[in-house]
Amino acid sequence: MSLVLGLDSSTQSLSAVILDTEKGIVVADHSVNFGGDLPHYNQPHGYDESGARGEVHANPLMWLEALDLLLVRMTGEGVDFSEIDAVSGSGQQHGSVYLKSNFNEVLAKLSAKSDLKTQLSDCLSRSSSPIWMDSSTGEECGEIARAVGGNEIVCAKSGSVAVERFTGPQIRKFAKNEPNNYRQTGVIHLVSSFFASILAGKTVAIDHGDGAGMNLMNLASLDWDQDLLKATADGLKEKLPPCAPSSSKSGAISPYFVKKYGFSPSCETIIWSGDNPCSLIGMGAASPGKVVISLGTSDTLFAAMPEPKTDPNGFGHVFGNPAGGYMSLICFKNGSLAREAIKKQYSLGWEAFEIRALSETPIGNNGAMMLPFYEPEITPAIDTGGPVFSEEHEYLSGEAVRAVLESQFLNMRAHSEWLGVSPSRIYITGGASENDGIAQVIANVFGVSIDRLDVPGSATIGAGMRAAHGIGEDLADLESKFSQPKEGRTLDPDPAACEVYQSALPTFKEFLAKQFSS
Ligand code: XUL
Repeated sequence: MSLVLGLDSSTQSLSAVILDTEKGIVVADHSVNFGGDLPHYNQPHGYDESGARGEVHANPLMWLEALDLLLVRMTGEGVDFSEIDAVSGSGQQHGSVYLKSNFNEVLAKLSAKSDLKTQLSDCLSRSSSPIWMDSSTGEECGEIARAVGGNEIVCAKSGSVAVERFTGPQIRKFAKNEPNNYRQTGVIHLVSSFFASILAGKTVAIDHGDGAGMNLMNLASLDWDQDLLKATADGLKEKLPPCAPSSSKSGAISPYFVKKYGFSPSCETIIWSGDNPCSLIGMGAASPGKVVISLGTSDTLFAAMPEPKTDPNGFGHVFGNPAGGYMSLICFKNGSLAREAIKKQYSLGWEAFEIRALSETPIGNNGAMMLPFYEPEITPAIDTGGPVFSEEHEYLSGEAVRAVLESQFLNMRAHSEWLGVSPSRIYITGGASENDGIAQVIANVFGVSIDRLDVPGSATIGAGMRAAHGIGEDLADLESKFSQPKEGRTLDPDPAACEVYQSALPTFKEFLAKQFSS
């Protein structure tokens, strides 16, 4: 039994939890917000979207500064890192970091007298990192698909059709547009493997969970796919770390962290995974049977899968399950982006947004719906931003709140039917999941009971559980301690409301199809 550190580098923040796996408790919970704590990067939400044609990038130096700041803060609040037995982490998926071939050498010599950002800034061969919100690689997706014989083949090999935010198309765009910088690149990391390498003091592997979000890994062999590599960019194989199972150890923590923050020289590092695969672990959903909805900057729906099954419409994905096997993942980009847009437009507080507005309006909203895609959407793939309302009159605030929530979850239900699973309950996580109004809409739209877990941030907890699993602890035991539903917080569906949504579903699909085809 041990003390483990779980980190999560998400879109907007870097968070940490320390788990005491013997007592089954979270003993520390800290966070650095990129926009609020590091305003000098001028990326208030953790990214810069001023780029052309859907480019969304973040500054990797901001992530490094956040790591030092988080550890300084935790030390200041009395955390004793010498007791930590193992560390692992979770990263926003698909984002990539481009490093020169001196990266390993610099990592091996990091001085505790300076900081990460200062010492590693010269290693970047690209000053910014495209992240998952980037939708600028439509052309490259087409080129990759054509080169391997069509999107059906890309999907059969990698678990997803060629997707704009995925790392392969992003790498292709970089290699085409900045050939000199691409040539200078010695290694390309995901956000997850970049942080894992910093902690280990050397380049470490990309895990099967996050690696599957690149359009480069072959799901059957769990290794880089020769055809996809070739279709993506010249000499790519040499620039990628190896693929490895998510529970792989990557050696003792780098001396930088021992000297600077007092970690034990025997603290083990375990390779990182993506935030959704880590959340699967944190929610106790590593074995098939549980369906999870995570309400964050993006909303996601995911579940462990016994066998890989791909989405015939091309929107959903198959990733590696960090516990072995596979998981499905469907990402809805306009999650809190859309909820926040309505909240801002009608100047509502969260309470008014979530509870009052719902109690003021009838279930089904008298048929008033919306396509709540403020930014280009991922599921379904719509490349222009801007909401569309089904009714011509201007929506009052309550009507708009109900329209955004009901439409988001009808859209989620419509686009998860291909999974062919009928769960008896759905587990929800993420900031908005705490709200009973929103949770009740989900219960009614899906017609199943909703549970919430008794843990903060399922990706961060999942990262901590993966650290413990990596040093030999039993996953089922960890789940029984950290992934239990919060008592008294189950919400059951209301049969009358379920009927309303059952008949609203085809109407929503028609509304969407009409907009889509016009
Ligand atoms: C998943 C995806 C997002 C990011 C957000 O495919 O793009 O959920 O992982 O962190």
